[in-house]
Amino acid sequence: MIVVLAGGVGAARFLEGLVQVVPPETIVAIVNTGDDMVFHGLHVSPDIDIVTYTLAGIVDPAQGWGIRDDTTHTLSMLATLGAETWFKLGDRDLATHIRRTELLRAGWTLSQVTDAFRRALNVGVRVMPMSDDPVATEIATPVGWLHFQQYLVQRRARDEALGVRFVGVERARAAPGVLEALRAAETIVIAPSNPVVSIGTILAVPGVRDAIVASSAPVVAVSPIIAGAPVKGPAAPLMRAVGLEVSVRGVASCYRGVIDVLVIDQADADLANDLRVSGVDVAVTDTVMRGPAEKRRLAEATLDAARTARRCRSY
Ligand code: FO1
Repeated sequence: MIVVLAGGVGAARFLEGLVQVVPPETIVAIVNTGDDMVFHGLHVSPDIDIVTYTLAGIVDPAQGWGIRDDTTHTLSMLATLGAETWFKLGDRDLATHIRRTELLRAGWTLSQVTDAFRRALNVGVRVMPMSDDPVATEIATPVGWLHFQQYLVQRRARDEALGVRFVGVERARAAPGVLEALRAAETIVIAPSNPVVSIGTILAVPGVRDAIVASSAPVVAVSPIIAGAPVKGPAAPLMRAVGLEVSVRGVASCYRGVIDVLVIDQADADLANDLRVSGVDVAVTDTVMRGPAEKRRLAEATLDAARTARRCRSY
């Protein structure tokens, strides 16, 4: 079994490659829920939906989130009625949030809802929220603490990011199956997601980091940073906010003690030796995922790196 720690778009694209290489049923994706937020009274789980829609083949390919060819009639009417509509929820996407909220109110857990939805959409990969308990990623800015979606989407990351916190994480329990999957994993992969607000959140759930460190499986991370910049999203200001350099060095230091090997892009090949000296094994390959063939190649290279990795993490 391969366990993948996943954020949103980067992780979803990586998983699209992985399902070309190993049977989907042998993959467990543990997904960040710190980005979850209530909009119009509905529970929205962006990263879970991004992963599920992508693997179901219905994601909007240009945005990487939402559903392809979706319409926004509901949002227009909500705006007419005076609602805040800065978070763009399409009509079909809203069905997911309506049904999720209905089931949560009926007593289902987020794990149960997530599993039911991925089955309904014929996704073979087991998709698990990191926790069924609420965790909210917040960014410290000069205007105060902002929920991650307010920081990123409502205010378009225009505020200086000064710090990051995961509200509720100390009390959050790993969702059922999460620690068990990590213990049983043959390979653990950290997807090319934001190391601070996607993977950092998952690692902060009590028990998760320890389960990874204690696992006998190789742990491999794919850098979301190429040549000093993220492929997508606000990783740069958020890495700086927690004192990390925006480079593969910053990614390696964020994951030090947790991973054995870091997969970096050819563009960063000159830093490979530096990283090895600092105590992490390195595999260099082309990590930009444009089409299906490149996604597949990255998945293969990542599994190869895991197979040949020396154990570098600490107990
Ligand atoms: N990202 C945006 O930049 N603007 C949006 O309006 C937006 C809406 C949205 C709706 C559903 C969903 O599942 C994701 C959505 N995202 C949107 C993406 C999301 O904010 C982030 O990319 C993730 O939370 C980070 O992985």
